[in-house]
Amino acid sequence: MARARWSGVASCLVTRQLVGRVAGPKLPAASAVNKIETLRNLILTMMPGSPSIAARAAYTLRDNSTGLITKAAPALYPHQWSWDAAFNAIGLATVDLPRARLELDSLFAGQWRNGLLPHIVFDPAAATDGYWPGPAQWECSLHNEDASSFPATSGIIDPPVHAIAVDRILSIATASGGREAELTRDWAAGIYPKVLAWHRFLARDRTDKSTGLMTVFHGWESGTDNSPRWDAPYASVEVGVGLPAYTRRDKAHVSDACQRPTDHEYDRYLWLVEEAKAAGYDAGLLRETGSFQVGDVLFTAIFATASDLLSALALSLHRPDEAAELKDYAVQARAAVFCHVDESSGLAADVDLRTGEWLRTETCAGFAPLIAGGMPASMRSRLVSLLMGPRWAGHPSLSFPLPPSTSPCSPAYDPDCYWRGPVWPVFTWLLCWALNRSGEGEVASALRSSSIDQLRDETFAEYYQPETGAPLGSLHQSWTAAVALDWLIELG
Ligand code: 2M8
Repeated sequence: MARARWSGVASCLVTRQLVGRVAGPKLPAASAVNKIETLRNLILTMMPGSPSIAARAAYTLRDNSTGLITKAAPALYPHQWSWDAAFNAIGLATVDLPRARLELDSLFAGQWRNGLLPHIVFDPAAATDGYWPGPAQWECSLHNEDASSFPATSGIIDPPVHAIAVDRILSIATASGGREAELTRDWAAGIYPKVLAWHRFLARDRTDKSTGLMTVFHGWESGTDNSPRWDAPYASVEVGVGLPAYTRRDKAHVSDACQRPTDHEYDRYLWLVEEAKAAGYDAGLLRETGSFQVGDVLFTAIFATASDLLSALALSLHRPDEAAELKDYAVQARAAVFCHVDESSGLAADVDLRTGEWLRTETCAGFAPLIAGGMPASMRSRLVSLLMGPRWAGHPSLSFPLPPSTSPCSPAYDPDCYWRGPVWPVFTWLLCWALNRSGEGEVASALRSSSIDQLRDETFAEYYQPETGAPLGSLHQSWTAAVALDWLIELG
């Protein structure tokens, strides 16, 4: 059914867009052609060198689409995740601008009245037993009057990369010109107030007063769920007696359960959902009751750079007061990230807000200052050298010179397990994007080309084993396909 919907609408849009972008013969009627071959040929014209990867990436996004949303992954994540949707929209924009705009519109349909953009917008058509915890466990509209009741959503958040997506979609549309550029400008003006409400929510409800960092109340909110950056704060989360019995579904979708978080970790994840629910998903209450409260440097850095971009959009829409407000968010957030750089490692450190302790494990989140942008050149070059050096992308055991999620030199490094060691192409994309913006184009190109080399297996895995290059986690993960597409179209 879902496939049929895409075939009827979005697939045609993809092929139409591609046809629109290349000179040459018109595409024959869809029914009369082998569509994969046609796409491959079109992409070959656009991108000599890597046509097959790009075609497969486009088809992965198409296959994961319900017509309205892109599932984060075909089986493991059958709904729309917030930061995934932003990356997916960036990939989609390279082949299908209307579908890219729709992706963000569908996501923001789940935004709460107080501006909160939930980390999952559930697909009402998906099987109810497909993902745990589902809408029946979150019960958001029962516990918070601002929550969206339709579509149903989760009650926590994801890193705020959305303004980056809006900016990127606008640039792609402007470069392609014509009617689509005009439509995209109108669309950006329409979505801007929603993104502004999201940033205002974060500034109001999530800024920690003592550190200036953005507070997360659940490891899921960081997007780096079981990263060892959270080991210390999770160690003091005590699971209460009210934790409902549950069966994990996620482990069935990976080739080895060791690639996923442990049951011990899952108990804590689900307990924090119970805590959030009991607090009515209210940040004020969670500051009093939450047993996991962390100042997240990566989240804060993303908020800083996204607020800069949104400020520029506000100016272009002739809203100078809002532009100044957003600029102020960016300046404050960036300063908070820079104030949390650990002198000895050179990496930024998260803070356990319940104890005040700095969390110094060497994870990829430590490169947050590069993502925040605006670093003084000498500080930036030190961090870039660290990134490309032997503790990170230059470590001798790696199959591709790409930064793993945890340094291979850290005792916490586990090359097979999720955010504890594997390489995440989507994170590499974010780093490359930020490096390009701060004048580090050569380093960005090197990382991009190594990542494309890694993606030549065309599995678009969620993450990769850093030493063997083996695909891990979910295969055909949407955001991996999306960033591949963005890189390849940029190269073409
Ligand atoms: C992973 O997180 C979800 C929970 O949100 C899960 O493991 O069930 C993370 O990698 C997260 O960053 C990502 O957004 C999500 C969907 O790809 O999967």
